[in-house]
Order: sequence, then structure tokens, then C-alpha cells
Amino acid sequence: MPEGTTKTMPAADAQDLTDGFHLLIDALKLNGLTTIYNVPGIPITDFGRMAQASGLRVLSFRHEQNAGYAAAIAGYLTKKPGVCLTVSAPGFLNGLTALAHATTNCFPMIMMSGSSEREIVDLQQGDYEEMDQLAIAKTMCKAAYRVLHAQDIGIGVARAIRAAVSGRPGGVYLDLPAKLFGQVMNAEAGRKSLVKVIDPAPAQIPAPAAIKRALDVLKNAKRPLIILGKGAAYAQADDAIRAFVEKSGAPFLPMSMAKGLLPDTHPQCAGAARSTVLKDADAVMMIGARLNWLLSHGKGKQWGDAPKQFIQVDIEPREMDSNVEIAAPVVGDIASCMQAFLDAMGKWDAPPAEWTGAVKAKRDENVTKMAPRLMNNNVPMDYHGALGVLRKIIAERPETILVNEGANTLDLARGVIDIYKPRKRLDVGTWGVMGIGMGQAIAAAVETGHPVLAVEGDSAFGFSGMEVETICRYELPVCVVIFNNNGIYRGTDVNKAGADPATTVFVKGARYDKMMEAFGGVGVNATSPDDLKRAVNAALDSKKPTLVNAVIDPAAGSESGRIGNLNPQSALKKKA
Ligand SMILES: Cc1ncc(C[n+]2csc(CCOP(=O)(O)OP(=O)(O)O)c2C)c(N)n1
Ligand SMILES: [Mg+2]
Repeated sequence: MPEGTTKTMPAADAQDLTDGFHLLIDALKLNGLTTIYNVPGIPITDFGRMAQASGLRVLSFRHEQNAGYAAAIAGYLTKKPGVCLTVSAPGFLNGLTALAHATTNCFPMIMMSGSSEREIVDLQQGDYEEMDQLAIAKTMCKAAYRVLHAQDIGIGVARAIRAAVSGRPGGVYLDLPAKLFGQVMNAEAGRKSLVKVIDPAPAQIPAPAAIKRALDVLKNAKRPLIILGKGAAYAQADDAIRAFVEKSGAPFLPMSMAKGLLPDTHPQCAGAARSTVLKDADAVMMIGARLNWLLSHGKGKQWGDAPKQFIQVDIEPREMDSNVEIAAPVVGDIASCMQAFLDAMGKWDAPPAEWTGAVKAKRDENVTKMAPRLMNNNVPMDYHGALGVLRKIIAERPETILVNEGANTLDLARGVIDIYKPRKRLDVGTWGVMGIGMGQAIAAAVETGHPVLAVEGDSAFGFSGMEVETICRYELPVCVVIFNNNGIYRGTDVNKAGADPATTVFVKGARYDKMMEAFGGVGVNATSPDDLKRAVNAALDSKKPTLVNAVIDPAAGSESGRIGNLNPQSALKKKA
């Protein structure tokens, strides 16, 4: 008997009845939500079984946080809410980081958690896994709902979908008390209670005056710059964005996950001239990018002294003026905005050649400077030698989805590995969170069918490493490369005060490849760029779950990768 069912129905009656389990399955199916990322347990074990039996794909993880990161990135890749399912209190809390991450990154996601008996929870009488989950979730997501009655499941799911994908997307929490699953009702009434969400993310058309104002600023600029954010990649308006950028003639700078919207090798790409364009531009147009810490809030040294006008294209009106004055705010969904720009541009003159020429010269200079470092054959490998190999592999296999986390492993890979197609680079996002790796790799493979290359710092990998079993279980085409430098940032720190290892170092010479072998996948220990190249090409050819332990010089990295400046410094002289 399913957990939570209180009475058994005579067979004849049961034909005319449905229950919470089935209504939830039917509501998800009706709205095309066909994959669930979960960890089973009371009160959702039977729900997972029934959902799988009904044809939904139910993928079980080893930890809810990874299931949550999988759902979050599934939402980003598909524009449909990714669904994560957890048990009560501890499972709910384990998933919550991912839900908050989805909200911060504007990924549509629905986390559904089973919860304990309301009457007992609210009187704090100590129920099994007691917790007021709804109250806690509210502060971490875009919307949070609880469904108490089976006849409200249809509405509850519809509200969750609309909240997740409309306007600025984000995380939504759906609280499902144990008793709900077992509630029975008339099958016909149940069917009628379901809601098919029509047009869940309605177009938000920008005002013509806002479009004109923005184009005027862009047209009058001597040194225009376009910054593409992951909101632009999410929009799946790839052709319109490319057409607009090309017609504008302006250099463009892709934020990390917007790389590939136009290829990094595109003649207008200013990725390798970042500091020059930020400093010298006189008009900056952000498309689905926010002026948060990743862009130094639009002010300060990085942005130089040249006066600038900002144009911002975003679906969220409150994003405007959040950090600096926005001269031309354009509020609307990216696809509608891009179309409106293209319709209104008319004849368009390219920006002054002096500007585009200077950007190109800087970019070529930086690329040339980097080239020999990427071809080095050092043993032990340094980051550049290893990344040079991976850069070439992605150039030859541009369908591959790159997942990337770490500190040096992240910052250097972002700069070195060119991306050629939209939504092919997934990473730590707005928070710089470690732990997204295996969840993202799994969902990317499941949702797209494309091979995945996960380039992971050894510390970063540790946050979700147990999911290599999940990768093997579902036989996913994922190749994990661990940049193993024996620790966080570097493997060379020494504790001057005692016998314990320093705080940033791990077991030296660890063999992460053996973890993959333990579950039937392929493990390779790579000590040279040639080893690495062979192993990754073999993995991508065979599509077999593979983990390559890439041995990196422990002294090669730098503190906090490229963001060491964010570490607080004391006014006191260093004591230790
Ligand atoms: C959830 C979370 N915990 C801790 C951190 C702090 N942190 C930033 S990078 C990093 C790991 C860096 O080491 P590694 O992944 O090995 O990359 P490396 O620089 O050594 O290449 C940590 C722990 C974080 N960003 N997110
Ligand atoms: Mg490391």
C-alpha cells in the first residue's frame, strides 16, 4: 500500500477514483514536465515509482543538492521548469541551496518536497522530519505554495509553472504534505481539476520609445560595446541576437555562460580584450546581463574614467538603475526586444574603425601572447598546457557541452576554451558556487543527448563527486576531467603551527580515476597533455562514463584564481 493511503477502496469503486499520487503525475505530464530529478524516501518513494511506471523519467541522485542543480540547469537549457523532488526536512534543506541558486541565476525550477503532518508540525509536537518548510523556502525562492487538497494539485502545479518561467525566471517551492498523496477523489472531477498552462511565459513587448532611445544612444556612440549575459542565452533568440550584434558592428563581450551565443572566434568578439573594452567604451549595452559583482557593479577602476552611457535590456524593470544610472532602459523579453531593435534599426553605420580596430589589435595581441603557453608540454602539467588540449578538443567537437567549476580551473578554462554554440558552457553562475558539476553534467546529458565534458577543480569535484555512480548507473556520455593540484587554489600550503595539514590542501597524489572505476566507468590517470588528449578523445568517442585524473603541478595555481582581490585584508600588519 502506498505510504499515506489510509483506506483500501473496493475494486469497482477504485475505477472511478483517482488520488494525489496520480493527479500530481497527470498534472506534470499535461504540462510537458517529463523528467524529475530526485532522492527517494518517505513520503515520496511510491510517487517516484508510480511516476516512473507512468512513463515519466525519474532520475535518482545520491544527494538532493545535486538533483537540485540538475533541475536548475535543466530549466536553463529547456526554458521549462526543471523539477526536483525531495523528502521532508533534511532532504528539503539539502535541495534548498540549489533552489536559491536557481533563483539567483534566474533559472526556472520547481522543487517539490514531501512534508510532515501539518497539525503536528504547527503544534511543534515532534513529527517525523518535522519542519515548517514553506516558511523557510519563502525567503529563498521566487514563489512558494502548499497544496493541501487533491483537487488543488492542478492549480498548485499551474501556479508553480507560471511563477517559475514568467517574467524573470526563478526557483519555486511546492510543499506537498504526506497526506495529500493518499487523498482520493472522483476520477472525472480530478481530470477536470487539472490545468494546462497556456502561454506560461507570455512575450513582454518593449515600448517603441524605449527601443528608439536605446538605438539613439548606441548610434551616437564612438566606442560602443555590447555585453551578452546568460539571460540572452536563456532566451533562445540566438539568430536575432546574432543578427543584431552583427548589424550593430559593435564589439561584444560574452559573460561566462553567454559564451558561444556568437562564437568566441567571431571577429567582433572582445573576450580577449576585456579590460580594454570595459575601460574605454563610451556606450555599453547589456543584453540579459546584470551589473553585479561580476561586472564590478558598472563602476570603479575596471571601468576607467571615460564617461559612459548604459543601455540595459532586461525583463525585470527593477534591474534598471540597480548599480548605476541606466540612460536607456529597455524592459521586455529578450526575443521581443531583439526583434524590435532589428525592425527599428534601418540603415546602420558601423562604429568608427578607430575603435573596432583598436579592440581587434588588443585582442590579437593577447591571443598571440597566450598561444605558446597553451602548447607547452610540461610534466607535471600546468593549467595552460592541460587547457590547450581541451581547447582544441572543444574546437573539433563544438556540440560538446562544457561544465566547469573550481577556482583556477574555472577562471583559466573560461578564458582559454573557446565556445562555438549557444548554451554549451555551464558553470558556477552568479554565486560562484562549488558543487554544480555533476548535477549539471547529468542534466545536460539527459536533456540534450549531447556529450558532456566536465572540467573540475579537485576541490570543486568533491562537492558532488558521489554522483559519478549516478553517471555510471544511467550510462551517460559524461567525461569528467579533474584538475588535480592536491588542493584548493594550490596544493603547496604548509601549516606552520602543528601536525594537521594546511587548510587548503588535500591528500597528495589522490587517484580520483579509481572512483569512476569503482562503479564500472573508465578511469584514466593522465600525467601529460598527450595522455589527457588521448583519454578525453577516447571518452567522447566511446560516450562511456569516464573520469580523467589530470595531474597538475600543485604550485601552478594562484590564490582564489582570478578573484583574489575579493579576500578581505586587515589594516593590521600580517601576524602570521
Ligand atoms: C559552496 C562553496 N563552498 C566554498 C566555496 C569557496 N571556494 C571557491 S573556489 C573553491 C575550490 C577551489 O579549488 P579547486 O576546485 O581545486 O580549483 P583550483 O583553484 O585548485 O584549480 C572553494 C572551496 C565556494 N565557492 N562555494
Ligand atoms: Mg585544486
